[in-house]
Amino acid sequence: MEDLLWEIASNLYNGEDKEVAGLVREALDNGIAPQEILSAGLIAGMDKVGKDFKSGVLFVPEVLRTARAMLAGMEILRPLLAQSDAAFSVNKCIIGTVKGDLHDIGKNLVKIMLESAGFEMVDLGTDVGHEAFVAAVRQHHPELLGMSALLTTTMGHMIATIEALAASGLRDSVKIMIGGAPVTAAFATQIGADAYAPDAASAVDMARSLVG
Ligand code: B1M
Repeated sequence: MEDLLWEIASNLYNGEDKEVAGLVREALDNGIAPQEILSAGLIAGMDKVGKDFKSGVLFVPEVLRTARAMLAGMEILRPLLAQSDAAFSVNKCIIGTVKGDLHDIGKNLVKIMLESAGFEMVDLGTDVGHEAFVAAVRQHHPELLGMSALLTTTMGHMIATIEALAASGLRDSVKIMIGGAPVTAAFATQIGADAYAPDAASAVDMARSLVG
């Protein structure tokens, strides 16, 4: 049983989506609980991906392949996890690139890594104005709101969003994490965000600590 879970983690790390899907089915056939497959197989593999991405062992293309493998496994597990009493708790996260900004490669990577870590993601896409962020928070009641900006000229829209949330009485209902190449921890503090993450792997660590 442990061998099978180790094989899932290892194939996920290598980005082998078909193998991961096959091994997840095999593990289920062998009576291993979906929650166990998720935590000791898929998430264990993804944790290693996160660490190796952070330390420069893996790069964006490899991480995208591992994310595809993770999603292949999750597609099989998700309905079973949702049915079971022990379904992994789902924290919801809204994410988007701020108004005026069309860069989405980093945002998508953060989204995929958070999804892989068990977050339910609502992706608002790019060029998202503060009104759309506020409307999405009102509609989805997420635990976490993530904003990405790649241009120094668009970072200001993060401030506008936080101010609009405060004006709508929603600011305290959600944790806010920001990131993107020109964004810094000092900027996050300055504008009243709850956290800054420099990369997708750190975003997962930060998100987990923010939502407990
Ligand atoms: Co643009 N671009 N671009 N661009 N582009 C940059 C950002 C730039 C630094 C290039 C340069 O001049 N050296 C520069 C910005 C300068 C500045 O403001 N400081 C720039 C510019 C000027 C522009 C245009 C204005 C160019 C023009 O038209 N004159 C224009 C703007 C368009 C617009 O947005 N309105 C533009 C357009 C584009 C393309 C469309 C061609 C394309 C984007 C395609 C796409 O995203 N679909 C593009 C690209 C690809 C880049 C570069 C080359 C690469 C960005 C990228 O994807 N990096 C970039 C130069 C560079 O960074 N080397 C550049 C890879 C990605 C994985 O990293 O996005 O940093 P990154 O995400 C990381 C972290 O930042 C973090 O985690 C991610 C993964 O580890 N992170 C978060 C990101 N979001 C996070 C959110 C979080 C937490 C962490 O919490 C929610």
